[in-house]
Parts: sequence; structure tokens; C-alpha cells
Amino acid sequence: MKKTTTRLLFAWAFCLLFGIGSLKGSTTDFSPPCSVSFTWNALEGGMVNFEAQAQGGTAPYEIIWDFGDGTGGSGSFVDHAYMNNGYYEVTATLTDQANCQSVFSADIIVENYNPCYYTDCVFPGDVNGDQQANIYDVLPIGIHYWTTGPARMDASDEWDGQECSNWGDSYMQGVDLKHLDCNGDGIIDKYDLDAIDLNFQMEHNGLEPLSSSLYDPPFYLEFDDDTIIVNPNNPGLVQISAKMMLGSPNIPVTDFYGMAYSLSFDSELILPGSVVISHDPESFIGSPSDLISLGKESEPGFFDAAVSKINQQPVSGWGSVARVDFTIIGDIVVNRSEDQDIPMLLSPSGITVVRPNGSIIPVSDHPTEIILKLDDDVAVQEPGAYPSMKLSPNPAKDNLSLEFGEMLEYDYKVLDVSGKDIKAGSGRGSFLDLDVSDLNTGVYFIEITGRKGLEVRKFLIQ
Ligand SMILES: [Ca+2]
Ligand SMILES: [Ca+2]
Repeated sequence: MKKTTTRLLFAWAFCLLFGIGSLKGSTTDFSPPCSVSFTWNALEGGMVNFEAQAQGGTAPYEIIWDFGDGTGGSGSFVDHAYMNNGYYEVTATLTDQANCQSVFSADIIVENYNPCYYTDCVFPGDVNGDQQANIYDVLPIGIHYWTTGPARMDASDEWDGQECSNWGDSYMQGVDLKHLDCNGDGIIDKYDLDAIDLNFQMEHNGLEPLSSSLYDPPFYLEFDDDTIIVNPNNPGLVQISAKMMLGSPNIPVTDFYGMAYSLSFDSELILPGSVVISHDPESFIGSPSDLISLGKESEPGFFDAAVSKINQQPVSGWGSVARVDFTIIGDIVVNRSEDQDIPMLLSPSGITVVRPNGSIIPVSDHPTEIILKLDDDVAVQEPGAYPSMKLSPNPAKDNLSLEFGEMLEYDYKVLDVSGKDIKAGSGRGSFLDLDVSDLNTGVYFIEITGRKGLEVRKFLIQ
């Protein structure tokens, strides 16, 4: 009896030393004496790793586990997956070759149970199961539009793994249709695009170029004019539009259902946030009411877009599939030109075009170059009254600094591109620090008036 108490004390000390739970059981000695205890380690997702320690007795030992959740196991080292958080009384029973038996119990806590460790959770916005919400996740939604299944309990658009019953059908890549119901309301429709938009991310380096040849339908941008003229004295913002063209009279696209692609551009020349890809009402792919679409400027210099039909009816033909609008920053053209024309490249990439069954139609993408040119007929304006004035940073965000290069008594005025006064003030000194954090993205002018006259500069808020 004394010996058993000593063992228990030893086991308690062991538990304290290794940070494990309370000891509940007792050991029962036969001859020769044997004893068992165990330690555990909580792994990811509710998985617990148990390790039994046997002492004395006659090896080899048999160790039987009761995990406290109605299940059991055997062996010195076992992993067990708990399907709920909570307290569990775990018991290990050791039996040796001489029928010595020892029992050890401890309470364990499971706190990090995660259903997604064991089941196929829905991450809202990742429709195709590649761990990412992006433009390619739009296409399966168009293909299975208006399909219904069980709604998801406690559904949200948040990017976390959400448990959901399988719908039983999968789409072509072997992913259950429940992943297409991003918002969990039990129907696949345009509202499921919101979660893709919310959780959107893109790794452009990860895009595999699809093998295509010049015999495949081409995909490119078409501009009305391949030269854009910029006035050097009043460059401002230049609105441009183009058509995204798919196929040609000789190589039309057949059985078109949907497409996803990325458009890359010079992010210094094009005003951030100004790229808009919209339906072309004249397009051969269908009228806007028959289509779903999503477009995102995913990172500087990249715009990702997808469009899909929703009526399971493919179309064949060629022509415009979308209209692209964007804004060129004229000042950057003036700064860069140095009497040279500036080529600007717009390149579609990562294009995936699908048929109604989700199979891929090969397409060859082609970059389009347009030329930005300063207007030769306009004489460059004379400098203002304070030509050595420096303005930085440009583009600015929260603050704009002006260095006059001399002491001045000045009035200043900030105007927007339409000439409307935004703010004004006056001061004295060789510099001016201006808080511009309240200005929206766009082009502005600052006018400085001193004793010698007026100096006007243009700046950009990004
Ligand atoms: Ca995805
Ligand atoms: Ca839905």
C-alpha cells in the first residue's frame, strides 16, 4: 500500500513536471510490479498524440487506451482525433507477460478542434479548391448557375473553413458543388461572386501559361487609334477605351461559355483604380442580363477579370467580349517623353476560356502596343515666376512639400482638374508643408502667388 502511494506521488510529480492533467486512476500491483503512465501533446485540429511510459513488470507490454469519447486504441504511441472540444478522461491499461496490470487515467483538454482538419470545408470564394479565391473561381459558378443543394449552417463570406454537407455532385475537377455556393444560401448564383470579391487574391507568378498556337483563336485589345496625343502644357488625365477581342473571322471561337484572364499594364502611366472592364452590349457572347462578371485591380499593374454565361447555352463567333476603360496620367507622359514617343504595352495573360462542360478552349493571347505622343503643335509654356520651386513627393498621399528656394510671402491655392478651389491659405517662409490627406485620388494644381508673380504646378494624389 505504501508502495502504491509512493508511485502515485511519483506520477503526480511527473504530471506537474511535464505539464499534464490531473491523475485520476490508481495502479494495481501483481508480482513482479508494473506501472504505466502517459503524456500527451495536442496537435492541430483536435488531434492528440499520446505516449505511454511503462515501468517494471515483464516486457513486452500490451497497452489498451480508452480515449474518453467512446473510442479506444492500443499501443504505446497513439494519435487520436477528437471531433469536439472539451474535457476527456483518458485511461491507459497496461498488461505485461506475467499478467501484471496497471491502470492510469488523466483528464485532457481539447481546445483546437477544427472540422476542416478532417472534412472538406468550404472557404468562401475558393470555388475550385486551389486554396485561393480568384478570377478563375467565377467560371464554375456560371457553369452550374441556379443549381441548388443544402444550405450551410452559420454561413458567412468570411475567409475561414466552414463545415457543410456535401451536395453529392461535383463539377469536373472533382470538387463538391457545395464549394460553388460561396454564401451558403443553398443556391449557386451571382450573389456567390461577393465572397470571391471579398477574399480576392492573386499570385501572378503562379499562373501556368496555357499551351496555345497561332491556329487558336486570338485574344487581344483593340484601340480605335493606336496613337494617343498628349498636350504638353495641359496634360491632365487622358481617358482611353478599347475592346477586348476574342477570335477572328478566320479563327472564330466555338462553344464559348465563359472566360477569365488578367490584363497587365504600366502602373505608373495608368491612374490607379481607373481600369474598368464592362460588358459590351453589342458582344457576340450575349447581353449583360445573360452574363455574370467580376473584375479587380488585383495589384499595381494587373487587372483580373472574368465573364461567364449563365444559361448553359454556348455561343460561337468572334469579336468584342468586353470594353476596357482606363485613364492615362498625362504628366507622367510629359516627364518620361524627353522628345521621344512612349510605347505603352497592354498584355492579356493567364487566359482560360471554357465550354459549358468546363473543358478548356485553347486561345492565344497577344499584347497590344499603343504610342503616347506629345502634341508637336503646342509650344511649351514659359516658366512661372518661381521656376526653382520644388514639389515633393509627386504623386503624394498625405503630405505635399513645396520648397521655394527663397524666402517668400505667398498665397497658395489648390484646385482640382475642373479648376474648382479645394483649399487656400497664405504664409511666409522658404517652404510650405501642406496636409493633403483629405484629397481624393486624382490630379490637382497648386498655385503659389508671391511678389514676383504666379507659379502653377500639377500634382497627383494616389
Ligand atoms: Ca480557387
Ligand atoms: Ca449561394
